Amino acid sequence: MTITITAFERSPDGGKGLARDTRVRWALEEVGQPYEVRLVSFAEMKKPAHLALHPFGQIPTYEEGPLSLFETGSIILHLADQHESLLPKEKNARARAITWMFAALNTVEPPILELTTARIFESDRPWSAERLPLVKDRVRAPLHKLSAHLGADEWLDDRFSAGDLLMVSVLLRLRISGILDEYENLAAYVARGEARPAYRRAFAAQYAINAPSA
Ligand code: GTB
Repeated sequence: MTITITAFERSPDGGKGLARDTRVRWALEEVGQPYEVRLVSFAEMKKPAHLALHPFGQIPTYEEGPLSLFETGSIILHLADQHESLLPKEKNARARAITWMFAALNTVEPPILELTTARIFESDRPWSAERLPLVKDRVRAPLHKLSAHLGADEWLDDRFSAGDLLMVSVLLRLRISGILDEYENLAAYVARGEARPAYRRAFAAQYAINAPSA
């Protein structure tokens, strides 16, 4: 069955792969599933045809025959559920990998989103410079613990899983702030994720659409 996802007609990041369709593309590449992409403009995302797929008027969405999904975490869980390469079959290892998916999206990513908001949308406010260090420390708090947990290991559990896919995707958003490089093992972990052939294919596919010269 054909799988179709949606992505920005042109991502504001100019091809850095930070929009969430890259996470879905990466998962599809990891499991070797061909897919099609429907590009949508900001205006189209708020129109009824897209709202029928995504109640919040965002990307990415996922269509597979009669099934349509939104929320990146849910889309990746749906794919991983059918592919051992993203979720181990063994019950407890599977539950742990899913736990890391939630940890990436619910614990590590929220302060990173707050930092993005502070840097992009609040930089002109009189209190911005005073607040920014506090926001950065909130980003660091879970990273200290994550770094201690990972130690010198390659992945968060015994092998690469959808938990790593999401954790790497969340962490790489931090590169521009310099905070990722404060944690040598996390920076190396992100680099390992980005070196995977599936990630490289996903990145290249979105870059072809979003690169400044494209
Ligand atoms: N919880 C949802 C999920 O995980 O799928 C969040 C989806 C979401 O935030 N989608 C964003 C969107 O559609 C794109 S990914 N925004 C348009 C809108 O809300 O109107 C977030 C994003 C956007 C741009 C960059 N960037 O340019 O660097 C990075 C990340």
